[in-house]
Amino acid sequence: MKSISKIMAVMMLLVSLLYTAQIKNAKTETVKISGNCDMCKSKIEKSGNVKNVARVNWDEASNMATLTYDASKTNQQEILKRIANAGYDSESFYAPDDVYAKLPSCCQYKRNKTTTMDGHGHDHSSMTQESKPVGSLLQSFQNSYFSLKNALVQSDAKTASANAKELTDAITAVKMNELSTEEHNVWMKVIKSLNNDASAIAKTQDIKKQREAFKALSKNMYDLLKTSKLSTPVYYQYCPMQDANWLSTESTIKNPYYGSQMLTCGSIVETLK
Ligand SMILES: [Cu+2]
Repeated sequence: MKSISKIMAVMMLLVSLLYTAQIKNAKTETVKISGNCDMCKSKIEKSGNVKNVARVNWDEASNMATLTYDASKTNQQEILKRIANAGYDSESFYAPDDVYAKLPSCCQYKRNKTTTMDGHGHDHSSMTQESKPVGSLLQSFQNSYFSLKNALVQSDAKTASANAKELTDAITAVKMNELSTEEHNVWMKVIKSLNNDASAIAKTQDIKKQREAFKALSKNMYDLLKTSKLSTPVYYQYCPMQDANWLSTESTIKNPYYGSQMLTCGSIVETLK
């Protein structure tokens, strides 16, 4: 076993040597490129890389990129220009506004550039960004969850489906760059399954299926709200019969897993504030 891992290590070394060996007259520089996540990383690197000529390695935590390129064939400016055209600002080039606007919401990093918002859509983020209290970004997202929970308490599958649809819309509307680092980390972890569960609830009018999907959804919602500063307390409640939790803005137990049959079954396990 030991020799195998040695061979592996040697092979890895060879591969990495080959990689840099392919770039002749190699020059290495470090530059700052704005971005948020894994998706950003792959787009930054893909747009910057040119086989045997330029290689980009971007670090998510520091936003620093290592550029290795053949100085006889290209330069830093050319690489950064390609990256800007893919939507990512650097100190030398700003991404075109329309390209930036088309990035997925999770990739819309906070720009240093002062953007001119001349559209008159529903985007008032540029006006309120600074004054908004922490936590309110997720407000409509939270509200959709609580509406959904209330619909399940009422055993109203039709409303639950509509509310779950609102929740998926609210997920899309959340601007990742306005979340705190901690919120963003949890968000990236839970958002895919949270979105899947919400979509599943939206798609069906079968209350049993809706309640089943609501279990995991509530757990993810809890993970998310735990990291947020909340304007009003949120109660994390538990149903022993279903071994499942849910969140509520009221301390009174109204069980979403049974509706009227076992409405008051359950207890508060944690109060988030
Ligand atoms: Cu992203």
